[in-house]
Formats: sequence, C-alpha cells, structure tokens
Amino acid sequence: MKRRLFIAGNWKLNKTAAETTETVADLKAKLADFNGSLDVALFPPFLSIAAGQAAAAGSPIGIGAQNVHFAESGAYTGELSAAMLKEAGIELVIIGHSERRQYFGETNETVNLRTKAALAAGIKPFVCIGETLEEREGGNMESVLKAQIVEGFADITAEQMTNLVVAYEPVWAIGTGVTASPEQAQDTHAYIRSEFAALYGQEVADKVIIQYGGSVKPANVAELMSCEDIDGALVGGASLKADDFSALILNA
Ligand code: G2H
Repeated sequence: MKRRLFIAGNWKLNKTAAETTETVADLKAKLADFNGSLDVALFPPFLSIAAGQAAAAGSPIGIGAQNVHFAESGAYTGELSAAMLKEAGIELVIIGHSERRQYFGETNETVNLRTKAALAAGIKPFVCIGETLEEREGGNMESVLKAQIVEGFADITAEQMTNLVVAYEPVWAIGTGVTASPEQAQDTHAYIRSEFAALYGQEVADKVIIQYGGSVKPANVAELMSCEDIDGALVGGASLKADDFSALILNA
C-alpha cells in the first residue's frame, strides 16, 4: 500500500522574514501547475513564520515551526508553548531533529513530552528519529531506533499515530551530501514500521507516514520515494532555493 507522500523543507537557522517572503512567493509561482498529488510544507525559523504564512496563502504550501516546548507556561527561557504556536496559526511542528538532540540536549523523553503537547493542541508533529554512523557501524542501529520509538512515542494513541509524521534521518546522511542508498533507506523504514506494528498492530503501522531525511535532492528523490515504506522526505539544503525545492516536489 502506498501512502500519500509528504515533502517538507526544514530551513533550520536560515532565512530572514524578507528572504522567506521572497522564497515562498517564488516557490508558489513555480508550483502554480502542481497537481496537489502530495502534501508540501516548509519550516522556517520562528520569526519568519508569519512572513511564510502570508506568502503561502492560497497555495498548497503548509508552514510549520521547528520546535515546541511541552509546558503550557513557566520558567523556560527561550521556549514557546503549543498554545502559542496554535494561536499563531501554526499546525505543523518538527520535534526531536538530530541537531536538537545533538546540540540542545533533546532526549527521547523530551521528544515524547513535546510530541504529546503538540498533539494535545491539535498541531501535527514531525517526530525525527535516526542513528549516528557510530551506532550503525557498531551494530546498534536497531536498538537505538527501537528506544527512540518506544520511549519517544510512549502514551501516543493509535489514532494519534495516524495524525503525526515520523521522519527517519540517519545522522550520517544529514547535510553531508551522503544519502542512504534506496535499499538502505527502505530496509530501515521497513524495520521502523515493524516496530510500530509491534506497538500498535499492522493496520495502524500501515497508515503511519514515515519520511526519509538526509541529503535528499531533486536527482535522488524519485528513487527514494518509489520505495514501499518511504512516504515522503524531510529536506534541508535542497529546500532553501525555490528552484531546487520545486524540482524536488515535482520529481517526487
Ligand atoms: C536532515 C535534512 C533536513 P539535509 O537534517 O532535516 O537536511 O537535507 O540538508 O541533509
């Protein structure tokens, strides 16, 4: 069963509001004849989101945030709550990207708390999982992914699983230009889906959208998307220019 693809662009710490307006307007124009056969979203930095929303209005491009805190309010300097995102019209959020795990102390537990807070507010989480090169080469890939799934998705209901997106991003393929081969990616996606089947049953697991992320480009997207268990892409570098991202969407 092939699920509806979701192609999303994670802009990370790139693009001011003015640059966001320009790029989204350009992308919207380039997608004027897009047939809407898949879902598309961009995740600009927080302060560029409003510009992205305004520029994307009337287009199929969703605009989301790159993080959300789990508390409703309190002494959490620098964080934003799910209610604040929702009030700003944000309905999509990335949670637990490997850069958050690597540089900002994000753990499976905090990923789980953030995911539950987003879902409770009616915001669709894009929950990132993935192993490092050391973990893969050490033979620990499956145990690392399993812990990320069991701990990161604890208390998430079967119904909620069909309202979120999982992004599998092998850390060794992020921003490095190295992409997992379609076979490597498919094998790992199938493993991830089997872990969701163990937790929720095959019927639910078959509905879970699992994106691939890590150096996805216009030239390799079609082959990756043709794999049975790959349901979209979380794209970094190749989402920054409208030319590249529109080509990637149209090639998917
Ligand atoms: C992985 C990906 C986007 P890139 O981080 O989330 O980035 O496509 O640049 O490897």
